Amino acid sequence: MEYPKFPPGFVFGAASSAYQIEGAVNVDGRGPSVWDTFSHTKGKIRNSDNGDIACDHYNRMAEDVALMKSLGLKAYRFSIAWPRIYPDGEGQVNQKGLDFYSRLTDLLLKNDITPFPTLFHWDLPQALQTRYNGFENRAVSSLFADYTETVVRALGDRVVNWTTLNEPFEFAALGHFLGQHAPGKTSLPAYFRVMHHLLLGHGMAVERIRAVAPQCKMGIVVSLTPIHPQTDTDKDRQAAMLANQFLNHITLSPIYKGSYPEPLWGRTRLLHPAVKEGDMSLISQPIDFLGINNYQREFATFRWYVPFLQMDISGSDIADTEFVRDGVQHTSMGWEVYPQGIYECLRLLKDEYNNPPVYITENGAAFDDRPLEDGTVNDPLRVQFLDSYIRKAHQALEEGCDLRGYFVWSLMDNFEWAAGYSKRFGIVYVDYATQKRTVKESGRWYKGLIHAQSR
Ligand code: GCO
Repeated sequence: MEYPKFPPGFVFGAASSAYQIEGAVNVDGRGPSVWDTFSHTKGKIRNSDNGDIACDHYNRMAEDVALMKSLGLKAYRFSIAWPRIYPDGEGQVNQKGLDFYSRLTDLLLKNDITPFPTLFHWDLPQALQTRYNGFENRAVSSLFADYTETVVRALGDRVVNWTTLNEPFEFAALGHFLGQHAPGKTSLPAYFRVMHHLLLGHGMAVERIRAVAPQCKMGIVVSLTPIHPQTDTDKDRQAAMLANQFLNHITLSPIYKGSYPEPLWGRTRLLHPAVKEGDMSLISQPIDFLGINNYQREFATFRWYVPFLQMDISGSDIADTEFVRDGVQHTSMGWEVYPQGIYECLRLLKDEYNNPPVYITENGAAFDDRPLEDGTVNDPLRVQFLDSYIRKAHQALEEGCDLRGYFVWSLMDNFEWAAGYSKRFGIVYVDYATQKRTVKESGRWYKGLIHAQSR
């Protein structure tokens, strides 16, 4: 089939994050992050994997930029590791850490690839977790702004587009309520404290950058997962409304409306941190664009016994491998392939949030890719996934959604958090024993899509 044609200037890129690909955790002054601690804690990560080596990107950066160039990428979304810049989280700056990202920036620009850095992709310096209890403490919000200012002063002459946080909801919920991610806490009040202080840190960082680097464009990356009622009953519809507030509007509403979503916020007020005078106006100051990460949809069911929320969310129980259920393809994460979901996310922003400029900063799928005898890696399920989601995004764009670009998750197979290296999301296969990169069929397909835009 013909590739869909996007408007001139639409950006196609690929995404990654520091802890998931860099390795070199004890090199050039980098300090430990909460993910170093968590991944070295017995029983937390599948197969006892950790990010010590990962894709060895820190040492192979030039090779990987050449790979991006060969794929025809127009932009590259990566994250900057706070513990490389401030090994102790604050105080003394590590110049070698800044130098790495400066070299990466120069190499990307030399290859006509626009850098799209995220400042926080979950690898909080362990020292801040130990000293302040991490983002449960408002003090870390302003330390995040200090770190942001240091990095933007160093790179802001060459990097225009910045995102402050990656998925504040996931870091807060998976790391502080469900205990599945670093730092591994299981406290609902801790979740609400971290949620608010992350958004506060975002606001403080944006305000700082507006002052020191007015030429820079600022955004934030949030996950958006449409939640549908499990059954078409009033109770499940009510559960879905609350679940959408809990997962999606908990970030969108403060950022764009300056208030947390009701009735969710009112129902949980006993669990909240102090929301001080000025916090919400800081969080909701104007940004230049929004990044959204969408993979699947989930389902909500009424559960009378769930405190405060009376609902349960299902749909993303991790699987051993991909499968088809009721005729619907699921990925090896157990996630339903639901292209309509990315359309629903984009329409939600247009219809309920005044159509802000948006990048799809993550979309992709994990399938159990295996090289053939001749070393090639065919991944038709991922090609189908990308084609179907990108066509749905194109439909939303044609209906007036202000979609500016698309970043596939991920450039290469990498450390998939609690699933370790057992899940492969890359359009490039990584043989972790040899660190050999092999472009998959989906990588060749994606290169064709990008090339078709210039025809
Ligand atoms: C996220 C993170 C990525 C994940 C990807 C697949 O969205 O959870 O940004 O780091 O690896 O989404 O789960």
